[in-house]
Order: sequence, then C-alpha cells, then structure tokens
Amino acid sequence: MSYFKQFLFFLCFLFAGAAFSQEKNLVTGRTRIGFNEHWSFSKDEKTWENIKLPHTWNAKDVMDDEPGYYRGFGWYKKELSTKPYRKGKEIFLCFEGANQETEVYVNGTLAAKHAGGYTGFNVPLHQLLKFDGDFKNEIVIKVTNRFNEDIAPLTADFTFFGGIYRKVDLLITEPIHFSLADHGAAGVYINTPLVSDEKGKVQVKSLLENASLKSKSIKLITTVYDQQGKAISSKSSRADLPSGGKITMVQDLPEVKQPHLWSPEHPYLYRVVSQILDAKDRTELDLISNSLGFRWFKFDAEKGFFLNGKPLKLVGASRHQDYEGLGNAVPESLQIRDVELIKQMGGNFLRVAHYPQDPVILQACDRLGILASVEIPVVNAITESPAFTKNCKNMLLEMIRQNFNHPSVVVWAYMNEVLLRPKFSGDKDRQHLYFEHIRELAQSLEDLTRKEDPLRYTMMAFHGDFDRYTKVGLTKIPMIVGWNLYQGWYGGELKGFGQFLDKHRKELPDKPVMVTEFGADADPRIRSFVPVRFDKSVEYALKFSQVYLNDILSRSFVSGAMVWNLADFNSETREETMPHINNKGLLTLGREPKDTYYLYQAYLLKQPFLKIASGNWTERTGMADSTNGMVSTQQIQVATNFSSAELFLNGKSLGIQFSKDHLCTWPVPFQAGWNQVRAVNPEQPGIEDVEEIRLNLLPYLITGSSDFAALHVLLGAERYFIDEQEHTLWIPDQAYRKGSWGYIGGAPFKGTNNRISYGSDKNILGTDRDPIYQTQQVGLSAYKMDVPDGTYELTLFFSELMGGPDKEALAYNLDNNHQKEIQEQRIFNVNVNGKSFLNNLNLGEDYGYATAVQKSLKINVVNGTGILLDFVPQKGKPVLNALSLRRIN
Ligand code: GCB
Repeated sequence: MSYFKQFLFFLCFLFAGAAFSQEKNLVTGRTRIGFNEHWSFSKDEKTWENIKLPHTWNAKDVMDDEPGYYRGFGWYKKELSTKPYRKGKEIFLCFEGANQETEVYVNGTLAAKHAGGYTGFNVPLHQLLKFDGDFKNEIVIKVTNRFNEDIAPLTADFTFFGGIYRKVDLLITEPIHFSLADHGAAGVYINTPLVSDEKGKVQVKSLLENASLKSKSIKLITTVYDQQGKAISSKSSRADLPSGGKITMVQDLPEVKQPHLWSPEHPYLYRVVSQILDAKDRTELDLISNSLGFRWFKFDAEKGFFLNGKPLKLVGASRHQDYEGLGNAVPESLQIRDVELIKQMGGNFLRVAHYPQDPVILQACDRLGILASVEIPVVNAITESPAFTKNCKNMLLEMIRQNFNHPSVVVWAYMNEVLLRPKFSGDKDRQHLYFEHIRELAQSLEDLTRKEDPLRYTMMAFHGDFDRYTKVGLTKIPMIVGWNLYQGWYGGELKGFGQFLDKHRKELPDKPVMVTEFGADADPRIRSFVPVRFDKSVEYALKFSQVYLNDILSRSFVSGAMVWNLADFNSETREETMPHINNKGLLTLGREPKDTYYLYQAYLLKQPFLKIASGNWTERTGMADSTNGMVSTQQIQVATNFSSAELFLNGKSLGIQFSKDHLCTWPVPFQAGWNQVRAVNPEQPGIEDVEEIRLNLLPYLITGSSDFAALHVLLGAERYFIDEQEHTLWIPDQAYRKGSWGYIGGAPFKGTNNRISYGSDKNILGTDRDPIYQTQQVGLSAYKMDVPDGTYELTLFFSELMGGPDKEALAYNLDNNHQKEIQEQRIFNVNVNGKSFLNNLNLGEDYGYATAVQKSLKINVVNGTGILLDFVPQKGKPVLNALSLRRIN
C-alpha cells in the first residue's frame, strides 16, 4: 500500500472511530459543531423560508427608493436531536453576533436573552433539552433590530441590518469545563505583564466551572508552544472544583527566554493550550487554545507610537462589516480578505469601527501583523437611562473579555462623536445636564476598561469641534484622544487639517493623539478634470488624501491615522450620487480598488510600486483637440513610490515625469479606439503597469462629420459619469459653439446647500443612475447641436431638484448651512426644430420631486439645420438635466 493510501485508510479509520465513539458517548472534552444549515426563517411566524446562517433580512431593502428598512422581528427555528449526546453533557449555542435583541427558546421555554448586536454570547441549552431517543428538540430564536433607546447605537451613519448575521456553533462539553458564562468569552485570559528582547512573562487567568453533582480534583495545565510545535513553557496546577461551583485560577508561567517578538513585519504567534484533566485518571475534560504574541508598546504625546521600543507610525483604515449584496451576513473568507487588503495596501492598523466585528477579523490581524483598536457602538448620542448605561457596560465587558487574547489589539474605545448633534439644543440647562451624563458615562466606561485591562490604552473618537469636547471635559478622560477630521470635505479647507493637529499638540500637550477618521467620498463612477469639494469625484479624493497623508506623516506626535473607510459601506439614510452608500471607501462595496487605494499603496508600501491610477477609467469620451485633430488629450496619473515614472502611449514615450506626492501626471493624446498606456519605472524597467483605454473620439466640429454616432451630456456639471449599466460615458456640457453643441443661456443648478458647488445631492427616485439627474442647467433658452443630416434618437433627462419634502440634513454634514428650499413653480415647453415636443411640462407636479423623467423623440435632420431645442418658459425657469443623442442613420 502506498503511503498515500495508508494515510487515507488511517483517515477513514479516524473518522469512523470518531463517529462511533460519539454515538457511544465515549468522547470526552469539548466538541464544537457548526450549527448554521437548515434553519427556517419567518418575519410573521406564518410563512417560513429555508435559510442558512449567517443571515440578514435587510440585504435588499436598504437599497430601494423607499426611505427606511425593516426594523422589526424575525424568527428562526431548527430542530436539534440529542441522540448523539449523553445526558449529563453540557450543550450550548454559541452566537458570534445577532442584531440586536435576541431571545432563545428551547422546546417553547425561554433559555436566554441577549441585548446588543455586535458581540457574541453563549446560551446553555441542556437544562431544557430532552434526551430521549428520537425526540426532536425545537430551537426557536427571536431576533429584532427595532429601535431600542436603551441599546447603543441609537443613530449612526451605518445600517443596522437585522438577523443572526454571524455564525452559530453548537458546543458540547463535559460538566467540568472552562467557563462559558463570562460575557461570551472563552474563560481563559492571557496577559504578558512584562516583555523585552530577553524575556516574556506570561500570566494566564482561567475560569473553571463544575456543573456536575460531584466535586472533583482537577489539574489545569497551561502550555505555550512555539511555531514548530515545541512546548517552551508550561505550568500545571491542581485544584478542587466543588460541585456546582466556579473557580478562578491564575498561573504565572516560567519566563520565555528571548521570545520572538510580534510586529507587523514578523507577526510571530505562539499558541497557548489550556487543558483541564481529571487529577485522578488524567482524562481530558476540556481543552482550548489561544494565540499569544509577545510585544510591548507605548503611545507618547510628543513622539507618537512605539512598538517593541521602536517608533512606528500607525497608518491604516477603519472598517465596516457589510458587503455588496450581502448586508452584514458576510462569509468569513471575504472578511479575512479585508484585513489582507489593508496589509496589501501597506497599512499596519485597523480601527474596528464602530463596533466589535466577526472573530475572524482580529484573528487575521494577529496573523498578519495588523495592530487594532476595537470599540463599542456608542455613537452620536446616549440615553440617560440606567438601562442604557448597564447595556454599555455589558457590551464593554463582552468586547474586552471576548477579544482579550489578541496580541493585535492595543486600544479599547467606547464613544464616537458623542457630541455631534447634542440633544436639547433649545434648552441650555437641560443640555448641560445631558453633557454631565455623557461625561459620567464616559468616566465609568473608562474606569471599567482600565480595571479590566490595565495593559492596554483607552480612546474616544471626537468630531472636529475641539472646544466643545474640551469644555464638556471629555478630552481629559481617555488615554488617547482620537479626532475624526474632515476639513476640506464637510467644511473648511484642506489646510485646516494640519492646523487642527497642531492645535491639539499645543493645547493638549500631554495627550497622545490618533486621527481616528479622515476621508472624502469617491464614487468610482464620477471623474473630473476640475475636481472640487463634494463633487464625489475620484480626483478630488486623491487630492484630499495627498494633503492628509502628508500632514499625518510629517508630524511625529501623531501616533496614527486611519482612513475612513477601507471600503464603501451601507448607510441607508444617505443620498448623494450613490444613494444608501457612503463612498469614502478606498475600495468599493464589492472591494474593487479605487485610485485612492493605489495612492495609499504608493505612500505606504516599502516594495517597489507603480500603478496607472486612472486605469480604472477604461471607457472614455473626448472631443478632438482641434478642428482636424485626430486625438483628444486627457490626463493620466500614475501612483508610485519611485521618484519618477515614464509613460508610453501605443509604444511611444510621453516622457518621464517626477512624482509629486506619489502621483505622476501626463497629458495623453488619445486616439480614437483602443490605446495602450504603459507606465514604467525608468530605473527598474521591469516594474511596469499596462492598461488598455478605449476612446470614443468626438469630432471638434460635428457638422459634416460622418463619424458622429452618439453624445451623452450632463448639463450644469463639471464631472464625467461612467454609466456601468449601459456602458456609456456621460461628459460635462459646454456652452454652444458653432459647428459643435451646447447650451444657450442659463446657469448650472446650485442648491441651497453651500457645500456643493453644483448640482444636488438628493436621491433621485426611479433610477440607479442618479448623477445623470443630479445636475442641471437652469433657465436655458435653447440647446443646439450642429449635427449632420440624418435620423437621430434624442432623449432628454429631467428631474425637479427644488422643493418636495424638507429633509433633515445628515448629522455628519458639519457646516450644514442647509436652508429651507423655496419652491417656485416651473412650467415650460420644449420645441424641437420649431415643432412642439413637450407642452406645459411641470416636473414636480406631474412626476414628483427629485424623480427621474425621461422623454425621447426621433428626429429627421435635413438641409443642414442641425437640432435646435427651444425652451419656452410658461412660469419660472425651464431646466434640462441631461441629454443623449444617438444617430440612427
Ligand atoms: C464620522 C462618523 C462616521 C461617518 C463619517 C462620514 O465622523 O464617525 O460614522 O460615517 O463621519 O462619512 O461622515
């Protein structure tokens, strides 16, 4: 028999043995089985569907045009046969997370309740299970994500997807086991009270339980293994476990000499195996294993962060847990990939924000050498109730104890922007009291954290209102102050960011600082050659990132900075170009890199890096540079960590450009059709990047041009829109030029919100192609297109951007100078080449406000007249949002 066959034979034997012994109840110790398949789910307890976990009921409804999403109850049920298990075993359901209130019923009796959507919990089932033969025990789980003023988060810029959205395990143990009743934690807590290059001290606290009717003498053996599987330190302790009792044992293990230190470059992990043995016959009663990393660290107010005695600038990202099409019910592999993407970006830090996430996240951080902070979801506001406080404290304990053993975690945090839009703004005295309650809650969470874990740091994240947080007294409380800063996005100017950091240094000289958030939205479908704040273009986000990264990297007192956000995420109430999505990710919701991700790589990676940043934009449209020109010149940017790069267009060099803040820029004369763009590093020509870019060349003069095929124009816009659904590129409009096309008269729509230089950020109903409708030329008298004779299909796109229900602005829009919109009536006609096309068009009244309206018409152009659209006002000013023209023959 070959070795392989022998091995297979052995495996079969092993499995058969396991199955056999399980049946015969010979297995001792613990067994953990996935319990995720074959669930029935219902929202009304009447109609049931088969599902598997993880599951959310909100994956789809958060994307529709109807405001809000289902925030109510959901029921899950499943049968459990106890046939394989001996009576006397302890059986638990271990939840990794269900949002947000959960009740577990066994055979109709309530077994446990849990409040809070982001931490795990263990539910003992055995007392309620029937162990006779074929009896099918029924497990019913009731979950709700309804608003509950006693459970954080109350409001936030993310979606509170409901359901059992993380995995559930069935855990079977002996009556004697590591405690499963300690805030969903494992019952074993590893500390490294002293670490140096020479030695590492390991102290392990274990909680043991004896649920049997007899007291028992046990042995607790804790062993540290290195990566070769060699036991390098071990401690064995005896104890008597009284019947029905719990004990805590603390073991100081023999010092580990010259430990391999854990760091981003060498995330060396040891394994700590904890075993409970029957002291008499040495039967194994329980065993669990945890990772261990030796590292020491310090946050310094003047010099920043130090890991293992060396300065280390922490740079990375925050992360939300949802994913395109899946809501928050995301397979573990995709979650782990997120941490890998931070590593591949050159990042070394993850702010697990705004709540604890799937256990695989911190496991991946440990393994990949990504440092982390974790926080409970007290976001924006608190409720001044004892129940809210109790739930916060409970979440905090769950977070700390469940994640205690991860070497990656260096910071615990517990409040985010809690003074963003403080309650009681109309009543100063009441507000004062509210502030006092916030301060008290913050102090009690701070005290609890320090007591629980004296070896890590504490942090709160504040928005950029320095004086408010100082005045309320919050900046004094945590060990690290985190600032969420958006100068040059929601308000102010880009240069305000560095100034703010310097203010912190000056006014809080003893407080270590992290930039817990910074970021600008980039809708990957929006591009611009004249980027401005809030246009949502990738180009503005690049500019923003350069300024912020420069300011962060040049200030040694800044311990770290985490971009908001690693990936786009769902925030149901948001509107803007991609409604329901916050576009501040460096990756899209489906984790495609945006140009900003490449820029971060250029800033952070140590290995050679070069990437055509604008390469994502492969389908372009451009007008020929001159009358008889055959090329259209457009900019291409290359992100690199070299000092220069050379660009080739269709094999011809366009020269070397020096990089400025990690970007090199060329004007590139694209030809019609396919263009090959190749960037190389002049010093290491092997390092290169190639993109194929297709240009739809529009003639400078369309009159008499046989090439003219189609035109898609956004009025009142300075941005391009890549329409991924229809593979068309929408280009900014121009004023009419003879022989070409363009608007005559009017001005770009500018709403009442000063943050936006043109267009509207309203969700346009009835379309996913919102940017087509969000900009507009107001008060135009005509639109002219000097197209050659032929047959055309013309489509006009309208949406009434003014008026409709007055909505509250998002809390994050800090300089929110939003004024109530004055709605004026607008009625107009559109004539095409002298013939009436649209009569008495009243967009708001006829179709609804902020609603997509499309009108099309076939036109025969003869005698060189081209196309002339006349906009004739009846009342108010006529408008046009976008226009598309296609030649038929
Ligand atoms: C913040 C919040 C975060 C938001 C972010 C934004 O300050 O902490 O939850 O998502 O701003 O994008 O506005």
